[in-house]
Amino acid sequence: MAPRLMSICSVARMTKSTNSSTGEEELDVSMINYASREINCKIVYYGPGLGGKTTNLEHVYGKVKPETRGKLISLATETERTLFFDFLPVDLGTIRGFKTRFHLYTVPGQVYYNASRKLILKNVDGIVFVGDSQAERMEANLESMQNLYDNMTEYGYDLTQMPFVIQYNKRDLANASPIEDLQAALNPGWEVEDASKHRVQPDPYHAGQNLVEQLPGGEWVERAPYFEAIAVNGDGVFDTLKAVSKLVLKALA
Ligand SMILES: Nc1nc2c(ncn2[C@@H]2O[C@H](COP(=O)(O)OP(=O)(O)OP(=O)(O)O)[C@@H](O)[C@H]2O)c(=O)[nH]1
Ligand SMILES: [Mg+2]
Repeated sequence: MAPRLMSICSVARMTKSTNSSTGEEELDVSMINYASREINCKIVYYGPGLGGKTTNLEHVYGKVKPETRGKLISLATETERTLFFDFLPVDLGTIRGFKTRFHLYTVPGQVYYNASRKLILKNVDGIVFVGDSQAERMEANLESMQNLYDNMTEYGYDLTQMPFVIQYNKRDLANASPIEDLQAALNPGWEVEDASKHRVQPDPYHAGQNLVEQLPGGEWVERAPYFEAIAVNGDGVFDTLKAVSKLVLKALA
């Protein structure tokens, strides 16, 4: 199957909100394919080089039933670094009779491949940021998160309005930073401007923590859901994927 950089969900959303008399945005790509009863969505795994993005996809590929996935396409260097992207289509169940097919992409984390990273983000429906927990990779994590914001902004996308989850990978390593430090650096929260949304929202994945909360200073913030992972063993890989795919389907509804 040829890799596609088009997002099916986003055009579905566009089509829904478009005046059908113009038909302009409907394109010839059927994002919700009524004939085959499929919804297709694009999820991009972003993050610093060697953080474990490709490993996430390899684990998904290895675990899902062969009939529910396509080929894992990897364009890599001889040393297994992602050169352009990895691509894996997987079916993650059915909603209202429609098969939900997720097109998983990774970007190349190495700093100098920004043109590829940006291209791969086009028409994204959901993002997983794979951070490297190792203390010495904190700077690389921050740089990659900033680069994600910058590239999104160039497309006019707003990360705070997008299905977005963070994965702290390599939790098995002795030099892994505490989660609180990673959260403070990479997921400090963004301001909740809409007063009607100033309500505490418990984090369903971490008892006692909140996704939306009021800080001691009075400001309301929302954080992205986060997951700890050891992608080489598969720990946390499906929790992350399930969370982002749920958010994507919610955004479609
Ligand atoms: N110890 C440990 N190693 C990991 C983990 N996840 C991935 N790795 C290793 O880290 C290295 C890099 O993993 P990749 O998945 O290739 O990283 P990437 O984010 O795709 O890197 P780029 O393609 O360069 O952006 C590989 O040797 C993996 O086996 C983990 O949870 N723990
Ligand atoms: Mg890679």
